[in-house]
Amino acid sequence: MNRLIVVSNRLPFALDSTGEDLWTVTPAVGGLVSAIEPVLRDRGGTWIGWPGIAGKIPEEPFAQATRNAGYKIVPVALSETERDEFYYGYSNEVIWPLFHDLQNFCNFDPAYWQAYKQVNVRFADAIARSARPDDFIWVHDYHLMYVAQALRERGVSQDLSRLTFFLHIPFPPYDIFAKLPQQQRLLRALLQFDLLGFQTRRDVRNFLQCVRRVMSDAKVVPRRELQLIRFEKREIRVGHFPIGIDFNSFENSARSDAVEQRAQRLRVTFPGCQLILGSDRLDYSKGIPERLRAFRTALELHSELRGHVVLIQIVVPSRVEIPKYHEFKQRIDRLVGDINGRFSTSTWLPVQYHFRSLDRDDLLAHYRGSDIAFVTPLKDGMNLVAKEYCACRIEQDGVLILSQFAGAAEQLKPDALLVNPYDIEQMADAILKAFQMSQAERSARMKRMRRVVRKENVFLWVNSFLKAGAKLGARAERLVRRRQVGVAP
Ligand code: GDG
Repeated sequence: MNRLIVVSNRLPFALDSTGEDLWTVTPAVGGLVSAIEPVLRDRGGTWIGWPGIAGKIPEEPFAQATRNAGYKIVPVALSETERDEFYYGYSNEVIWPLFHDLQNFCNFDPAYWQAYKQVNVRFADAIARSARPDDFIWVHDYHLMYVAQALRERGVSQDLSRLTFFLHIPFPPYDIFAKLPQQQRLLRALLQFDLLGFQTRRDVRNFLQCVRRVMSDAKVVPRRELQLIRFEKREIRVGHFPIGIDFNSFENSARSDAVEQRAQRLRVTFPGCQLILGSDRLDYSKGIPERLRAFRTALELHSELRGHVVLIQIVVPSRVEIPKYHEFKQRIDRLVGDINGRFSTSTWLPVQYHFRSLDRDDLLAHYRGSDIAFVTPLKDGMNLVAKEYCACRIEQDGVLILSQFAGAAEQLKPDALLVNPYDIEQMADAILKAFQMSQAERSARMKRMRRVVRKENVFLWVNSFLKAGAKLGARAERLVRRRQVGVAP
């Protein structure tokens, strides 16, 4: 088995300074880390990424944080300017909004692209120093789309085709992508990978459409499973690999006494009410204001809901350094104030709003204790909240209202109530429909969704991606061997 080199913008933990020479280490939680770490320990390998602090990386705290990982961890340092222009700038003020179809949120500052390339070259240097020719290199996400190009420019990995990439966010359709000043340079850079993985069929379709329209010298050859692109005498494979969650871990934790008690406490706090849950990072792509407006419309139009539903909206602080995010929070605050001001009574507050991150047990208690999950991103690569909600519904009930533009809709569409997050009235109707849905229907739908989420879990995701990459590697090895003995490929 080939060693695995995982490359992502963030390492699986964050270092933070709490004062002079005082450091905290916060491990990243989530399925991705728990699915990848065992593979790294088993095959041997390295995780390359940024530890989350600008400037010099403190040696001793870093050594301490990585000592017992069971695999090698290589940090990439970013200066403050690089963090601002590469991370906050190109990644989060250009690619993130554009790829979520929100072009009006983009700031196409030309300096950002230079910083993006420069930092991607730094990541490529770290890979070149760590990797051997037969390693499997797996680069993650939109911050690092230029890494393969930078590696090829250094002459690395020319022979063996295991330079792979997975995009966690959506890939936009051509009409949106065409707005990007660097459209051609970015596609050329992506085509330097050997395997490109996307979340959904929709993203693969959009990507191939962009390649066809922008890269006249690339040839797209449709295939049944992995699509094929021929470009500059190379073959690139493209496929969809919907990310999943660690289903058993969510289900088991949801069964625990601690979670059960907290869920119970949550329910008795709101007697006679169905609880509707929204939980998202503070991000304009998650559709939080639209959701609040839909809830307000539902209360206006359907008086039977008043006093009988509560919307619990958790907003996890994120990227607050970017001005747009700050303004966005104020918009949410105002909407919550408006709804509560208009509809609350002496015994009922319609929106319970938390601007903080809940701890894991508390989050799971909210999943367990809520009758309806209201997951309405304007666009989302996948959306794990929808899947986590299903995994925690151990009594096999609960209704999922889900945006048709979340990647998860491709897998859950027959049984979730699908909505267009821009259609406020349709979402308001979906709230009423969920509220009135019979127990039998809730249970039938939830059972089927749980089956999908259980089966298509994060371990299957890692395995299918690695398997697809390994096939390319095996083929490339055969080609190299044939070339060495002078047989025509
Ligand atoms: C990107 C893509 C894709 C939520 N509230 C709390 C909390 N959460 C956790 C959830 C979930 C995670 O945050 C959010 O994951 P999402 O998938 O919904 O969204 P992104 O962060 O935008 O992730 C996305 C994903 O990558 C994976 O490929 O699905 O489309 O945008 O895991 O559990 N966690 C804690 N407290 C909370 O209150 N601790």
